[in-house]
Amino acid sequence: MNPLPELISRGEEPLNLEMPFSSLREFVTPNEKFYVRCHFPVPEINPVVWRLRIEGVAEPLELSLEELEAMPRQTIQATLECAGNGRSHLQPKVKGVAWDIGAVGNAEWAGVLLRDVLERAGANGSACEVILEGLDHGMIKEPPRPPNEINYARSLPIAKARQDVLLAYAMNGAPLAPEHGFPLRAVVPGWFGMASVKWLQRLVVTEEPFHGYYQSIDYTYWEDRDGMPTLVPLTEMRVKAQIARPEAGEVVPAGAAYRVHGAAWAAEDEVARVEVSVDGGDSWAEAQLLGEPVRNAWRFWEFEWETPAEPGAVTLLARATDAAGRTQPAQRVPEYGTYMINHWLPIEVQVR
Ligand SMILES: Nc1nc2c(c(=O)[nH]1)N[C@H]1C(S)=C(S)[C@@H](COP(=O)(O)O)O[C@H]1N2
Ligand SMILES: [Mo]
Repeated sequence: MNPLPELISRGEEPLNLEMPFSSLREFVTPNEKFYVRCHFPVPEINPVVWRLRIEGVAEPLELSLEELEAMPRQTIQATLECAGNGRSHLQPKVKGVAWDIGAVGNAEWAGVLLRDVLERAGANGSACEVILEGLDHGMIKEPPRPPNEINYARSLPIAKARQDVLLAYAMNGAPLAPEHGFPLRAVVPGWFGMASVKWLQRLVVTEEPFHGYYQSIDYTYWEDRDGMPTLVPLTEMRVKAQIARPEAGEVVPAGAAYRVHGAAWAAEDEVARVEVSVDGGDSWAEAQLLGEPVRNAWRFWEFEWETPAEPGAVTLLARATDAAGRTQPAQRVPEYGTYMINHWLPIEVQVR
C-alpha cells in the first residue's frame, strides 16, 4: 500500500513515489509530499542498537545516534532531484522508473557535518574518497550485475566530503521518516539524489576510487574526455526549470491573464534567469524570480501569461540559466543515457 497518499506511486516494492508537480506550493516541501526513491525494501532499524561505523582510519570508530546528536548541529536547506526525474518524457521509451517531473523536493535538513565526523575519526590527509554504505540490500536483477546481494553504496571525493555534506537525522524539524533514511542519511548539496545515501551504516575512507555497482554501472554517463567517451559517475545536478501550472493537458481560459509558475534549480551556481516560451520555443520572455536565493535550494518563479483570444492547443516551455551561463539544451543529450533529463520539456495545454 502507498503509505503517502499525496504522492503518486511508481512502484511499491521497492517503494517509489513522486509528488504531483502541479501541487507545488510550499517552498519547503512538507515531508508527506517529498518524493521517495528506493532500490531495495526499506530497512527496519532499531535506533537504540544502530551504530554508524567509520572504517579506513587508524582506529575504526562507532558512533551511536545519541553521540551524533551531541555533536555540533548544522541545519541546511537542500533540493534533491532524482537523476531520472522526467524519464517518462524520453522518446523512444527507456527502462527505469517512469518518473513524471515530481521526483524533486526541497527540505530543511539537520544533522552533523560529514567533515566533523571524519575529523573525529582521525581520517588522514591522503584519503581519496569516502564510501557511504546504506543498510538496505538486495540482488540486482539485470546484467551486468554482481553475483550476490549488495548494499546500496556510493562514494564522494574527499574534497566534497570535507566541504558541505551533511549526515542528517532530521527533515523539516522531525526525525527522518523510515522511507527517507531513518535514523541517518547523507545530504549532498547540489548533487543528484543518488549521492544522498539513506539508512547509513558505514563510512569507509579509501585511498582509491570506489567502483561499486551504483558508482560504475548504474548512475553513470558518457563524458567526452580528450576525445574519448569515458564512463563517469553522475554528480552535480543540471540546471533546470519546471512548470508546475499549467499542467499538461490543462484547459486554460482564452483571452485571460494566467499565472504560469514553477521552480528552477542548479548545482554550485545559483539560478540567474528563467525564461518562458508560449509558442513552442520560437520566442522567449523572462519570468520573474521570486523571493531571495537560498543556497542549494530551488528558486520559485512566475510569469504572467496573456492567453490567446483564439481557442486551440498551445505549447509552453521553460528554461533556466545559472550564474555561470549554463543553460538547458533544446534537445536531449544522448550521452546522458536515461539520466540528467534537462532538455526543454513541452507542456501542451488547451485554450478554450
Ligand atoms: N541507502 C539508499 N540510499 C539512497 C537510495 C537507496 O535506494 N538506498 N536511493 C537514492 C536515490 S536514487 C535518491 S533520488 C534519493 C532519494 O531520497 P528520498 O527517497 O528521501 O527522496 O535517495 C538516494 N539514497
Ligand atoms: Mo534517484
